[in-house]
Amino acid sequence: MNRLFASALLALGLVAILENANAAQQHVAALGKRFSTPEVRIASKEMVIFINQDKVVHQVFSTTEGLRFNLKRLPPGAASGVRFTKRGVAEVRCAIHRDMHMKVVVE
Ligand SMILES: [Cu+2]
Repeated sequence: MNRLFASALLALGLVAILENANAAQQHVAALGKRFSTPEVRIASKEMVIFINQDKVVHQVFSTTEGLRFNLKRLPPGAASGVRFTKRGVAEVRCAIHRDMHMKVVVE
């Protein structure tokens, strides 16, 4: 099994586990060095799952006060989630690709 396929399987497994744990979540893909949506709206305590569907590494983060997070390096096929517990608008970016940006609106 090659590494890319293995990490894709791992990502799918992670998403399945997270989905069982909490149905209240949104998925955002990174594809073509863009986020799949400019904005997602969630309720407080819900999760946003970032899925790297690209062939390059992404590093998704936010420095917005109270809504900070850093998912470190997400290899191709990997997924990682953030649970937002405070209301506000998180400006989300990629540390590697300056043009990648979106908002998470926590209501
Ligand atoms: Cu990126």
